[in-house]
Amino acid sequence: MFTLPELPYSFNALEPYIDALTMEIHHDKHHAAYVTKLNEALEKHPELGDRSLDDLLTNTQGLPEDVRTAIRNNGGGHWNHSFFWEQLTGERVDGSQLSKLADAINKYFGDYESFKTEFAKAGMARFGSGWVWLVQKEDGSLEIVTTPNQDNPLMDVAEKKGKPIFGVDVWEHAYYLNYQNRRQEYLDTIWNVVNWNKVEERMN
Ligand code: MN3
Repeated sequence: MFTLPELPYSFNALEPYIDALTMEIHHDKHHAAYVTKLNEALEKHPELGDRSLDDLLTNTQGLPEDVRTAIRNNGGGHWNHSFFWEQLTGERVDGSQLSKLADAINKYFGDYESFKTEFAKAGMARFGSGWVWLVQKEDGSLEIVTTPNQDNPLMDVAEKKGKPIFGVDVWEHAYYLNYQNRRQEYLDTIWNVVNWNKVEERMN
């Protein structure tokens, strides 16, 4: 059985950039529903019970057909949201002070501003619901990729694979109360609440 992780901060910790009500609904309703539905899907398949979420998501093609989509959507939803909460913070973190991360960002994107611009551009180009990710590839290089729905770059079905080190939810439920249709504004403001320490920690 999978369980909903606690948010590592209070609902209002990311204000004014991400409002408390959005955080509460996003965590307590949306994320909780992914966990409930993932558990429901797995209940019918006790033989999958001892497999980790990472194992299930990297082998979706090998899953029984009747639960494959449920695990991809809800298992992906659970993984992605757990990952999302962890890398945000109400305390300002200056990413440029982190040498390992800053060196990599500068190497692959020029500088932080160029990286942010490119990241937001990718998020804007993702049609409908999905995620935009910063991934580290096997050769150590960094790349920005996007996925539809609740897919992520770890999944065997992902078009572009890599180890996610940062990811932003661009489903409307992540920003609609505060930003309505203004996804660009949400993507421009999220940098105020990024825990770059966490992003760096995720790098190999
Ligand atoms: Mn979401």
